[in-house]
Amino acid sequence: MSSGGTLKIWGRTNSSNVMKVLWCCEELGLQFERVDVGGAFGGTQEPAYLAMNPNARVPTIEDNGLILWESNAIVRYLAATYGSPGLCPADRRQRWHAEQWMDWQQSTLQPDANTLFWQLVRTDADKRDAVAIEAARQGCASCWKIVDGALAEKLFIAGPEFTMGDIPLGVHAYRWFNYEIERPPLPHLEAWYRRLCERSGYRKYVVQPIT
Ligand SMILES: N[C@@H](CCC(=O)N[C@@H](CS)C(=O)NCC(=O)O)C(=O)O
Repeated sequence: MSSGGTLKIWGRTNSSNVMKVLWCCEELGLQFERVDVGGAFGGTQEPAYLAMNPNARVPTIEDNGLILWESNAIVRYLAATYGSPGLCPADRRQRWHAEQWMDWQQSTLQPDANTLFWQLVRTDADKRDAVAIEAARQGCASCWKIVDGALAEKLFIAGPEFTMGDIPLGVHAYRWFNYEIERPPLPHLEAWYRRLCERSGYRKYVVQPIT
């Protein structure tokens, strides 16, 4: 599917927040042009980039004159604009449960997930803070237990179908299941993660070495 103009995405592919957007585009069959920005690529402090995104963060998109940042807002925008009633469900319960889990990912899961990522991936082994890692591991385990409970009687986070609500959680689930850490058995979460692994967009953009 084409967005009408050319959808442009600024962001490096190893960023969890950029992954959400790329995976969403694949789910929608949306074509886009992507520019490597952020991390080792730099570019986020350039005046032209800051004029679009004063946070100096990735991702940022431009679509038909609309400039947008915040990964979950971008996923919501793409799903509502190009995916309705699929990724952005028409059903009231599914729609708002999808929204709820997207907010929850940013507000509740993200802080501990961020600590785990920075400690386990971006910090040399001899400089890691074992206490911070254990606290964040326990915090994430408690969060994933909540998701496991929510998935006990449904295939996806907002209901029987895959929706935009699965995208932010799914990106972080990949990391959770691929760090070398102790994880409590959470069978519904594991079954959902295996279902995500069957999706081409997940395999293409999320399943990759964590860097
Ligand atoms: N809340 C923002 C966070 C964006 C963010 O922190 N992005 C990180 C990458 S995951 C970033 O830009 N890091 C600096 C960089 O890549 O230069 C979102 O969800 O889009």
